[in-house]
Amino acid sequence: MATQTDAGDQKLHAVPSAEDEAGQAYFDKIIAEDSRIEPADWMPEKYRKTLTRQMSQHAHSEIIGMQPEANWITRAPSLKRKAILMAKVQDEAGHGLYLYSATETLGTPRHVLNEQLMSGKAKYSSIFNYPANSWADMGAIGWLVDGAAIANQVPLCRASYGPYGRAMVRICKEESFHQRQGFEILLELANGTPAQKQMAQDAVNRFYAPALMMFGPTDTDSPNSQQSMAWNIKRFSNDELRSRFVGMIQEQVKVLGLTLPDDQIRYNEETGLWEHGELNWDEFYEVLAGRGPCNAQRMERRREAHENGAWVREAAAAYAAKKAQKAQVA
Ligand code: BYC
Repeated sequence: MATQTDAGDQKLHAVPSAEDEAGQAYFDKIIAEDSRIEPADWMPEKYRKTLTRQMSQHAHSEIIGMQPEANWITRAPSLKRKAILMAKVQDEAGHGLYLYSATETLGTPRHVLNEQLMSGKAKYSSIFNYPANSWADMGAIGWLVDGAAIANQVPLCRASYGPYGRAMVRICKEESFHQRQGFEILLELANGTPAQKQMAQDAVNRFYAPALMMFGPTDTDSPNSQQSMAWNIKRFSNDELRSRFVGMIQEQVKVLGLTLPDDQIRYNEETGLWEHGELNWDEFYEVLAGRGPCNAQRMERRREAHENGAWVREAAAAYAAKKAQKAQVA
């Protein structure tokens, strides 16, 4: 964007350069064709900013999201369960890494994204500020949290930004395994002793509403949705995706022999949407403001892990410098 100046070199107003105009026309065409924008393509600054915000917050969610389940690795009830849980938590780390790499293609380096998380400037998904109190919570997290993530993320495989859409394809495949393993934990508990069944029901009761809130505020309170949908980043609104998810889990819960803590779930023939009971949005905004049950603990653990990993970063940088020096000599 060129800036027109008067004789006193005072900035008057921005005038789009010929390059910007051609870039905008190309961008509009790509979006209209439902095709893909790639990192080297021209893109509006607001598109870049929106993607950087959403993708980096998604990456942060994957990394912070490792904590509630990682706490249970040492307490898994069998070797098999331990191996599965460890693999799942490692997958989440991988998702964070693909997403940080994809975000970096938009121009913000990883250490800046990390600082935004550490300083509390960047958000991460509200769901990870709730505690995981029992082994059954590993089931509820897999079934409901990863289930909600899939419902939200499958449409993101078609996001207009190439690196985001491609990262989502692999992530969604892995999330399907995560959801399956969570469902299976709950199924086994639900068919166990009365105490085990109660533990499974209690976990579902606690995770149901927070999982529904993962889809974000209602459409009327979602400032970003409209523009993100116009840019083909989001394909469905927050309420549409939440409704689909409710439709999905109200069927699956029957197989578990459990119930959802919501007696207002019904299919609306007129709108074609699944309806659910009122969610506590005050609680949602409290969690976003950093005042959820585990916000402080999650951030403290993240900062600790970052500090403890300093030697790894130093060693990697030293190794890269040594390799570069060798290549130069050669
Ligand atoms: N939590 O205008 P809106 C996983 C924020 S991890 C916190 O609707 P948008 C897993 C929103 O950011 C997968 N903040 O926004 C990992 C915005 O604030 P800013 C996590 C939320 O972006 C480990 C404001 O509220 N999934 O699966 O159009 C173990 C207004 O909202 C939340 C993703 O990250 C929330 N729930 O839509 C197990 C999916 N909701 O940024 C599992 C990718 C809203 O303007 N992200 N906010 O300050 C998205 O699809 C969208 O960003 C959202 C929100 C649907 C979340």
